[in-house]
Amino acid sequence: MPAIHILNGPNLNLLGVREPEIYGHDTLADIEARCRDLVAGKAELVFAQTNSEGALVELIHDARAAGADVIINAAAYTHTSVAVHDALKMIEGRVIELHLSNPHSREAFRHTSYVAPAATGVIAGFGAKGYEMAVAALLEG
Ligand code: CA2
Repeated sequence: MPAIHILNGPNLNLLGVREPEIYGHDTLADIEARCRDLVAGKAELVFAQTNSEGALVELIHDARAAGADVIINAAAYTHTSVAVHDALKMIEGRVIELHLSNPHSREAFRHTSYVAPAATGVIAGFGAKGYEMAVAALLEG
């Protein structure tokens, strides 16, 4: 069975609690539940969140070892982390860069992505729905 690892970076554990006007009202647990419904019986799903850069790199290594496709919302590390970039370059499966908001319509410091050069595709600006869009794209093959 194929594997999909959905990896989430710093502060996304607070989703649904702060700044709903930007990030929406869904919690990460709500998003995980909908993704689990979508993949049921079709793929193994790992859904994880960490506030630490090193732990995010380890999660990417785990995805590589599992031969998984990856959906990653690296949050602020998107814009700063060469370590996340280097780890993603080693993924043999597909990599979808995911953002709830559209970073390109926001502050200039969000316009650079260290994830994008390692990504197969990017989904941004569709809120929590973007996670389901990414899962659907991977399941379609
Ligand atoms: O739009 C996205 O998904 C982002 O990856 C979210 C990051 C931001 O740094 C990126 O530029 C775009 C921030 C995630 C912070 O998560 C929060 C959750 C709840 C309340 C406040 C922040």
